[in-house]
Amino acid sequence: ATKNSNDISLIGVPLQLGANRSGVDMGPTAIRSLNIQARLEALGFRVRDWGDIEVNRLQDRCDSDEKLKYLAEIARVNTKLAEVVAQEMGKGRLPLVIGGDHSIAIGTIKGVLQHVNKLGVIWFDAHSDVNTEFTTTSGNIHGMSLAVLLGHGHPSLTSIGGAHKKLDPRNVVIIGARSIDPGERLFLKEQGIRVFTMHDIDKYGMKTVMDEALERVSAGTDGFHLSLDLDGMDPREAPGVGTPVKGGISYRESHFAMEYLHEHGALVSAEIVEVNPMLDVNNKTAKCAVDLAGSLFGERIL
Ligand code: B3U
Ligand code: MN
Ligand code: MN
Repeated sequence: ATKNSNDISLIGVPLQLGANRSGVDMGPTAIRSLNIQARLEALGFRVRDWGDIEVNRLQDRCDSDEKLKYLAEIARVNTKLAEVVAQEMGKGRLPLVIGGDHSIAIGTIKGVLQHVNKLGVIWFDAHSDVNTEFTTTSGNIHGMSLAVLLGHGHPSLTSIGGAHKKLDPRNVVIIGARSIDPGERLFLKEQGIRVFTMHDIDKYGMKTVMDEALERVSAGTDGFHLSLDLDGMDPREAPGVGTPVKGGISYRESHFAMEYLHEHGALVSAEIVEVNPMLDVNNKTAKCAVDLAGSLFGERIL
Protein backbone atom coordinates (compact mmCIF):
# COMPACT_ATOMS: atom_id res chain seq x y z
CA ALA A 1 0.00 0.00 0.00
CA THR A 2 1.15 3.49 -0.88
CA LYS A 3 1.70 6.08 1.80
CA ASN A 4 -0.56 9.13 1.63
CA SER A 5 1.16 12.23 0.36
CA ASN A 6 1.35 15.21 2.69
CA ASP A 7 0.78 17.51 -0.25
CA ILE A 8 -2.57 17.92 -1.92
CA SER A 9 -3.30 19.59 -5.24
CA LEU A 10 -6.84 20.91 -5.51
CA ILE A 11 -7.97 20.95 -9.15
CA GLY A 12 -11.34 22.43 -10.16
CA VAL A 13 -13.22 21.28 -13.25
CA PRO A 14 -16.29 23.45 -13.89
CA LEU A 15 -17.75 21.07 -16.47
CA GLN A 16 -21.49 20.58 -16.89
CA LEU A 17 -21.66 19.22 -20.44
CA GLY A 18 -21.52 15.59 -19.30
CA ALA A 19 -24.69 16.14 -17.29
CA ASN A 20 -26.30 18.37 -19.95
CA ARG A 21 -27.65 20.50 -17.14
CA SER A 22 -26.50 23.86 -15.85
CA GLY A 23 -25.39 24.50 -12.30
CA VAL A 24 -22.95 21.66 -11.72
CA ASP A 25 -20.27 23.87 -13.29
CA MET A 26 -20.56 26.00 -10.14
CA GLY A 27 -19.58 23.07 -7.93
CA PRO A 28 -15.92 24.07 -7.61
CA THR A 29 -16.87 27.61 -6.56
CA ALA A 30 -19.31 26.37 -3.91
CA ILE A 31 -16.83 23.85 -2.52
CA ARG A 32 -13.96 26.35 -2.42
CA SER A 33 -16.16 28.97 -0.76
CA LEU A 34 -16.64 26.58 2.16
CA ASN A 35 -12.88 26.68 2.76
CA ILE A 36 -11.95 23.17 1.81
CA GLN A 37 -8.34 24.30 1.63
CA ALA A 38 -8.25 25.53 5.25
CA ARG A 39 -10.00 22.34 6.43
CA LEU A 40 -7.29 20.20 4.84
CA GLU A 41 -4.48 22.47 6.02
CA ALA A 42 -5.78 22.17 9.57
CA LEU A 43 -5.14 18.43 9.23
CA GLY A 44 -1.49 19.07 8.45
CA PHE A 45 -1.58 18.94 4.64
CA ARG A 46 0.13 21.42 2.42
CA VAL A 47 -2.52 22.33 -0.11
CA ARG A 48 -1.93 24.01 -3.42
CA ASP A 49 -4.95 25.21 -5.36
CA TRP A 50 -4.13 24.61 -9.00
CA GLY A 51 -7.23 26.55 -10.06
CA ASP A 52 -9.77 25.49 -12.66
CA ILE A 53 -9.30 23.58 -15.89
CA GLU A 54 -10.64 25.83 -18.61
CA VAL A 55 -13.96 24.76 -20.06
CA ASN A 56 -15.33 26.18 -23.30
CA ARG A 57 -18.77 27.49 -22.38
CA LEU A 58 -19.87 28.27 -25.92
CA GLN A 59 -20.84 24.75 -26.89
CA ASP A 60 -24.13 24.39 -28.64
CA ARG A 61 -25.96 21.25 -29.54
CA CYS A 62 -24.69 21.39 -33.14
CA ASP A 63 -21.49 19.47 -32.52
CA SER A 64 -23.39 17.12 -30.32
CA ASP A 65 -24.24 13.56 -31.26
CA GLU A 66 -27.51 12.54 -29.58
CA LYS A 67 -25.83 9.50 -28.08
CA LEU A 68 -22.65 11.28 -26.97
CA LYS A 69 -23.62 14.83 -26.12
CA TYR A 70 -20.78 17.38 -26.31
CA LEU A 71 -18.26 14.62 -26.98
CA ALA A 72 -15.58 16.88 -28.48
CA GLU A 73 -15.42 19.39 -25.63
CA ILE A 74 -15.71 16.70 -22.94
CA ALA A 75 -12.81 14.80 -24.53
CA ARG A 76 -10.74 17.98 -24.73
CA VAL A 77 -11.34 18.93 -21.06
CA ASN A 78 -10.59 15.41 -19.84
CA THR A 79 -7.41 15.21 -21.89
CA LYS A 80 -6.19 18.40 -20.22
CA LEU A 81 -7.31 17.18 -16.79
CA ALA A 82 -5.43 13.91 -17.24
CA GLU A 83 -2.27 15.87 -18.05
CA VAL A 84 -2.60 18.12 -15.01
CA VAL A 85 -3.35 15.21 -12.66
CA ALA A 86 -0.35 13.26 -13.97
CA GLN A 87 1.85 16.32 -13.65
CA GLU A 88 0.82 16.98 -10.04
CA MET A 89 1.28 13.33 -9.09
CA GLY A 90 4.71 13.45 -10.71
CA LYS A 91 5.60 16.06 -8.09
CA GLY A 92 4.53 13.67 -5.34
CA ARG A 93 1.23 15.42 -4.69
CA LEU A 94 -2.16 13.83 -4.12
CA PRO A 95 -4.75 15.14 -6.61
CA LEU A 96 -8.13 16.14 -5.19
CA VAL A 97 -10.34 17.02 -8.15
CA ILE A 98 -13.55 18.98 -7.60
CA GLY A 99 -16.28 19.00 -10.23
CA GLY A 100 -18.16 19.35 -12.22
CA ASP A 101 -20.13 16.44 -13.55
CA HIS A 102 -18.96 12.83 -13.24
CA SER A 103 -17.54 12.67 -16.77
CA ILE A 104 -14.42 14.26 -15.26
CA ALA A 105 -13.56 10.92 -13.64
CA ILE A 106 -12.23 9.99 -17.08
CA GLY A 107 -9.54 12.67 -16.94
CA THR A 108 -8.77 12.25 -13.26
CA ILE A 109 -8.32 8.49 -13.34
CA LYS A 110 -6.51 8.42 -16.70
CA GLY A 111 -4.08 10.90 -15.16
CA VAL A 112 -3.60 8.76 -12.05
CA LEU A 113 -3.04 5.68 -14.22
CA GLN A 114 0.05 7.36 -15.69
CA HIS A 115 1.69 6.84 -12.29
CA VAL A 116 -0.19 3.97 -10.67
CA ASN A 117 -0.39 0.92 -12.85
CA LYS A 118 -2.60 -1.22 -10.67
CA LEU A 119 -5.26 1.09 -9.30
CA GLY A 120 -8.31 0.19 -7.24
CA VAL A 121 -11.39 2.41 -7.52
CA ILE A 122 -14.23 3.03 -5.09
CA TRP A 123 -17.15 4.47 -7.05
CA PHE A 124 -19.60 6.01 -4.55
CA ASP A 125 -22.76 6.69 -6.55
CA ALA A 126 -26.52 6.15 -6.88
CA HIS A 127 -25.77 5.12 -10.47
CA SER A 128 -23.22 2.78 -11.99
CA ASP A 129 -22.08 5.06 -14.87
CA VAL A 130 -21.32 2.12 -17.17
CA ASN A 131 -23.41 3.08 -20.18
CA THR A 132 -21.89 3.32 -23.63
CA GLU A 133 -23.16 5.10 -26.73
CA PHE A 134 -24.94 1.83 -27.53
CA THR A 135 -26.85 1.51 -24.26
CA THR A 136 -27.44 5.11 -23.11
CA THR A 137 -30.93 6.54 -23.23
CA SER A 138 -29.89 10.06 -22.17
CA GLY A 139 -26.74 10.53 -24.25
CA ASN A 140 -25.15 12.11 -21.19
CA ILE A 141 -21.49 11.20 -20.87
CA HIS A 142 -21.48 11.42 -17.05
CA GLY A 143 -23.40 8.13 -17.19
CA MET A 144 -20.58 6.50 -19.17
CA SER A 145 -17.36 7.41 -17.38
CA LEU A 146 -16.77 4.15 -15.52
CA ALA A 147 -17.30 2.10 -18.70
CA VAL A 148 -14.75 4.30 -20.49
CA LEU A 149 -12.23 3.71 -17.69
CA LEU A 150 -12.72 -0.04 -18.11
CA GLY A 151 -11.90 0.36 -21.81
CA HIS A 152 -15.44 0.48 -23.24
CA GLY A 153 -16.88 3.44 -25.08
CA HIS A 154 -16.08 5.97 -27.76
CA PRO A 155 -12.40 5.91 -28.87
CA SER A 156 -11.97 9.65 -28.35
CA LEU A 157 -12.63 8.98 -24.64
CA THR A 158 -11.02 5.55 -24.14
CA SER A 159 -7.84 6.76 -25.87
CA ILE A 160 -7.25 9.61 -23.39
CA GLY A 161 -3.90 9.01 -21.69
CA GLY A 162 -3.45 5.85 -23.79
CA ALA A 163 -6.07 3.20 -24.60
CA HIS A 164 -4.03 0.57 -22.74
CA LYS A 165 -4.37 2.53 -19.49
CA LYS A 166 -7.48 1.10 -17.93
CA LEU A 167 -8.95 -0.30 -14.76
CA ASP A 168 -9.12 -3.96 -13.85
CA PRO A 169 -12.78 -4.74 -13.09
CA ARG A 170 -11.69 -6.99 -10.22
CA ASN A 171 -10.37 -3.90 -8.42
CA VAL A 172 -13.45 -1.69 -8.96
CA VAL A 173 -16.38 -1.49 -6.55
CA ILE A 174 -19.56 0.59 -6.70
CA ILE A 175 -21.17 1.65 -3.43
CA GLY A 176 -24.70 3.02 -3.01
CA ALA A 177 -26.20 1.99 -6.36
CA ARG A 178 -29.96 2.15 -6.68
CA SER A 179 -30.55 3.26 -10.28
CA ILE A 180 -29.04 0.96 -12.89
CA ASP A 181 -30.17 0.86 -16.53
CA PRO A 182 -30.90 -2.52 -18.21
CA GLY A 183 -27.82 -2.29 -20.46
CA GLU A 184 -25.67 -1.42 -17.46
CA ARG A 185 -26.90 -4.46 -15.54
CA LEU A 186 -25.63 -6.69 -18.35
CA PHE A 187 -22.29 -4.88 -18.54
CA LEU A 188 -21.71 -5.13 -14.77
CA LYS A 189 -22.44 -8.84 -14.89
CA GLU A 190 -20.14 -9.46 -17.88
CA GLN A 191 -17.33 -7.48 -16.26
CA GLY A 192 -17.84 -9.09 -12.87
CA ILE A 193 -17.88 -5.77 -11.03
CA ARG A 194 -18.86 -5.91 -7.37
CA VAL A 195 -21.78 -3.57 -6.81
CA PHE A 196 -22.86 -2.83 -3.25
CA THR A 197 -26.45 -1.70 -3.67
CA MET A 198 -28.52 0.04 -1.00
CA HIS A 199 -29.97 -3.42 -0.35
CA ASP A 200 -26.48 -4.66 0.58
CA ILE A 201 -25.80 -1.65 2.81
CA ASP A 202 -29.11 -2.22 4.63
CA LYS A 203 -28.52 -5.96 4.92
CA TYR A 204 -24.87 -6.05 6.01
CA GLY A 205 -24.22 -2.54 7.30
CA MET A 206 -21.66 -0.06 6.02
CA LYS A 207 -18.72 -1.56 7.94
CA THR A 208 -19.06 -5.00 6.37
CA VAL A 209 -19.56 -3.42 2.95
CA MET A 210 -16.44 -1.28 3.39
CA ASP A 211 -14.39 -4.25 4.57
CA GLU A 212 -15.13 -6.16 1.39
CA ALA A 213 -14.79 -3.04 -0.77
CA LEU A 214 -11.34 -2.31 0.67
CA GLU A 215 -10.28 -5.90 0.22
CA ARG A 216 -11.20 -5.75 -3.46
CA VAL A 217 -9.63 -2.39 -4.26
CA SER A 218 -6.47 -3.39 -2.40
CA ALA A 219 -5.96 -6.87 -3.86
CA GLY A 220 -2.74 -6.66 -5.85
CA THR A 221 -2.99 -2.88 -6.31
CA ASP A 222 -0.69 0.03 -5.52
CA GLY A 223 -3.46 2.05 -3.89
CA PHE A 224 -6.99 3.21 -4.59
CA HIS A 225 -8.90 6.20 -5.91
CA LEU A 226 -12.17 7.48 -4.45
CA SER A 227 -14.72 8.78 -6.94
CA LEU A 228 -17.35 10.47 -4.80
CA ASP A 229 -20.60 11.32 -6.58
CA LEU A 230 -22.73 13.28 -4.12
CA ASP A 231 -25.90 11.71 -5.53
CA GLY A 232 -24.81 8.53 -3.75
CA MET A 233 -26.03 10.22 -0.59
CA ASP A 234 -29.69 10.45 0.28
CA PRO A 235 -31.23 13.49 -1.45
CA ARG A 236 -32.80 14.59 1.84
CA GLU A 237 -29.28 15.29 3.05
CA ALA A 238 -27.69 16.15 -0.29
CA PRO A 239 -30.44 17.59 -2.48
CA GLY A 240 -28.18 19.63 -4.77
CA VAL A 241 -27.56 17.05 -7.49
CA GLY A 242 -28.86 16.77 -11.06
CA THR A 243 -30.27 13.26 -10.83
CA PRO A 244 -31.40 12.60 -7.26
CA VAL A 245 -32.56 9.08 -6.39
CA LYS A 246 -34.32 8.56 -3.09
CA GLY A 247 -33.29 5.97 -0.54
CA GLY A 248 -29.58 6.78 -0.49
CA ILE A 249 -26.62 6.61 1.84
CA SER A 250 -27.09 8.60 5.03
CA TYR A 251 -24.85 11.37 6.33
CA ARG A 252 -23.67 9.05 9.08
CA GLU A 253 -23.01 6.06 6.83
CA SER A 254 -21.10 8.19 4.34
CA HIS A 255 -18.98 9.75 7.07
CA PHE A 256 -18.23 6.38 8.55
CA ALA A 257 -17.15 5.19 5.10
CA MET A 258 -14.79 8.15 4.67
CA GLU A 259 -13.30 7.72 8.15
CA TYR A 260 -12.82 4.04 7.49
CA LEU A 261 -11.02 4.78 4.22
CA HIS A 262 -8.73 7.15 6.08
CA GLU A 263 -7.98 4.54 8.76
CA HIS A 264 -7.11 2.03 6.05
CA GLY A 265 -4.72 4.35 4.19
CA ALA A 266 -3.53 3.79 0.59
CA LEU A 267 -5.66 6.57 -0.94
CA VAL A 268 -3.74 7.90 -3.94
CA SER A 269 -6.29 10.34 -5.36
CA ALA A 270 -9.88 11.47 -5.01
CA GLU A 271 -12.58 13.47 -6.70
CA ILE A 272 -15.85 15.02 -5.59
CA VAL A 273 -18.47 15.44 -8.30
CA GLU A 274 -22.05 16.38 -9.19
CA VAL A 275 -22.51 19.15 -6.57
CA ASN A 276 -25.05 21.50 -8.19
CA PRO A 277 -25.43 24.75 -6.22
CA MET A 278 -28.40 25.83 -8.37
CA LEU A 279 -30.41 22.86 -7.12
CA ASP A 280 -29.05 22.96 -3.60
CA VAL A 281 -30.82 24.03 -0.41
CA ASN A 282 -28.76 26.37 1.79
CA ASN A 283 -25.53 24.96 0.35
CA LYS A 284 -26.28 21.66 2.10
CA THR A 285 -24.74 19.49 -0.59
CA ALA A 286 -21.55 21.50 -0.95
CA LYS A 287 -21.26 21.40 2.85
CA CYS A 288 -21.65 17.60 2.79
CA ALA A 289 -18.93 17.42 0.13
CA VAL A 290 -16.49 19.41 2.26
CA ASP A 291 -17.40 17.51 5.44
CA LEU A 292 -16.83 14.20 3.67
CA ALA A 293 -13.48 15.41 2.33
CA GLY A 294 -12.56 16.35 5.90
CA SER A 295 -13.32 12.84 7.14
CA LEU A 296 -11.55 11.24 4.18
CA PHE A 297 -8.38 13.12 5.03
CA GLY A 298 -8.42 12.46 8.74
CA GLU A 299 -10.83 14.69 10.67
CA ARG A 300 -12.16 12.79 13.63
CA ILE A 301 -14.62 13.31 16.43
CA LEU A 302 -12.20 12.69 19.28
N1 B3U B 1 -28.06 6.08 -15.97
C1 B3U B 1 -28.63 7.33 -16.44
C2 B3U B 1 -28.76 8.33 -15.31
C3 B3U B 1 -27.54 8.88 -14.70
C4 B3U B 1 -26.28 8.35 -14.67
N2 B3U B 1 -25.52 9.19 -13.95
C5 B3U B 1 -26.25 10.16 -13.54
N3 B3U B 1 -27.48 10.00 -13.99
N4 B3U B 1 -25.87 11.18 -12.74
C6 B3U B 1 -27.80 7.88 -17.62
O1 B3U B 1 -28.11 8.99 -18.06
O2 B3U B 1 -26.90 7.21 -18.11
MN1 MN C 1 -21.89 9.30 -11.18
MN1 MN D 1 -24.76 9.46 -9.83
